Amino acid sequence: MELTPVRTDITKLKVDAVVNAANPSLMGGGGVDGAIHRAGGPDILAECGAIIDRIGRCEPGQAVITHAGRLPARFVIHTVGPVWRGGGEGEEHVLACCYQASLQLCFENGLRSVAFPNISTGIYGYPKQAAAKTAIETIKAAAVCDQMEAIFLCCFDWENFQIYQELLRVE
Ligand code: AR6
Repeated sequence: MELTPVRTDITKLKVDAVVNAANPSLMGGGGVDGAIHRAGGPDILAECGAIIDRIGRCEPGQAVITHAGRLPARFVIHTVGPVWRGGGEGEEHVLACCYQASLQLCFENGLRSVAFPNISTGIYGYPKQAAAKTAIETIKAAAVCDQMEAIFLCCFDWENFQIYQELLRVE
């Protein structure tokens, strides 16, 4: 399995699944969530609505999967990251759960390539360095990665891209 940081817009990536940093309503929002729904079109939101009708809300650390509408990817995995509240409220555990739950859905659906955004490091305010460390450690420790061909760490901003490059270089 290759773990590769890329600096791009996640909506452009032709992978089996892109991960969305959503909120518990799954009804869209700003940041990467807004970009995915804008580029992917209304079918994604309709599927999210059907899921919410079934489960009520998507809790932080959980993940669900929909088709990807007009995106080049085949599926979108929607996960809800933790809101950063200083680090003492289980944020690291919840963030790790986002990566684990998303990879589990890849495994269950036989997907072989996935791109993650830097979950929680935008509107939810998680410190970028700490989030990157948790992301890398969690992905590397996940047994389900064995079936994956490629995992992309999709960075929108240069700061995150540099952090990931640095962390992966020293490991
Ligand atoms: N491609 C890749 N990464 C992106 C893109 C993009 N097109 N756009 C932004 N990012 P954020 P969060 C990066 O705020 O912190 C929404 O309103 C961004 O630079 O999207 O988990 C949801 O509905 C940052 O590094 O997600 C929730 O309410 C990373 O994606 C809330 O925001 C995550 O930033 C979730 O906040």
